[in-house]
Amino acid sequence: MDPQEIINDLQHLADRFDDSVSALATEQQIRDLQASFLGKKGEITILQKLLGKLPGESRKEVGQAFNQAKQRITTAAGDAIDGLVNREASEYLDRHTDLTLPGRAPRMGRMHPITLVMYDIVDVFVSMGFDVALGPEIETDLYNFGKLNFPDDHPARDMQDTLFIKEGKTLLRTHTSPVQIRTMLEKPPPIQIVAPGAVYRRDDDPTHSPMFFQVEGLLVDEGVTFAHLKGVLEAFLARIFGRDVRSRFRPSFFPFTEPSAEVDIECISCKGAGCNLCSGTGWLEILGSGMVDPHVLEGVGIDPERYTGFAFGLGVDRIAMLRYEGISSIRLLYENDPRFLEAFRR
Ligand code: 2NL
Repeated sequence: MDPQEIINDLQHLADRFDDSVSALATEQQIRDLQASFLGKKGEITILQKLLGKLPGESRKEVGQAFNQAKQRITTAAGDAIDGLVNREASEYLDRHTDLTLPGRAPRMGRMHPITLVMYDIVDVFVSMGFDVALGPEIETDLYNFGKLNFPDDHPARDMQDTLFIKEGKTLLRTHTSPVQIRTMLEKPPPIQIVAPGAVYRRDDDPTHSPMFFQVEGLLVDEGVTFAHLKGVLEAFLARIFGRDVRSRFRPSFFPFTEPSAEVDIECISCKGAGCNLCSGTGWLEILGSGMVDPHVLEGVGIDPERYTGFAFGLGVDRIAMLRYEGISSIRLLYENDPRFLEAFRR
């Protein structure tokens, strides 16, 4: 048999497969047609048995023609099956898609209420010229306690209250004060910063979360007095709670400030008459503050004879609870139930 004749036959066979397959309507029919060409008794298979009888020099060329024809038929069968599946899918969609239905709105994320309130607080101080300072949540005992004038036997240093990583060495910061220690070690006064962020205590009950958020502030310069502290904090309270909020400064104690004061506002619920929210006192405790203890300044290399400073700290969740009256429990703020968080759009 003439090799060129076999090559022509193969081309015609593949053409015929193309013509026939386009008329078929099911996958089975396509597979059957494919078998009638390539199967055990298929036309190509039978023709291939003649290959052995060909003269050696033409076998290679004819062999290649066989492979090409088989490849063409296999590809055409596969494409035909894909085409069927696609056609079925789009017919199904045509039957079942209602293009007149309104679209589905994407669910939008939003900021957590604690984050919203923290940003509001920070914004007030930024508008008064404070810079935002951030620092690590894993701290050294030295920056979290030592440099803040905590005595070695202070109860806050206890394993009961603080989450230690290496006992007496590294820990999860219990306040953001170490950020201010780092700032004072880094650069000379004037310093005017707020340090917002997560802090940790060994507490976990209905009214305490082991992680919560604080904003602390620090201002160090020549000639800073308690009057400056009072002015800044009263301006802050007016911005957050309204211009006519009444406040009072109560003597207090912190290891790192002297003198120290806690600041209360008149109860926003009962306006001072006494109610559940203020435990009958008429006042709500909002923040702690004081003049930076000279020992703290000395410990970070600032001359307390030349410079003075004030500092303050507040818990963000307390203010969030007051801002959004009706938050019944602090835990809700940390459980991240989307049904709760949905309520705080802005
Ligand atoms: C509170 C009270 C306070 C400070 C934090 C501070 C930081 C440095 C030096 C001196 Cl580096 N003081 N911070 C001062 C007074 C009070 O926080 O009740 N926080 C929730």
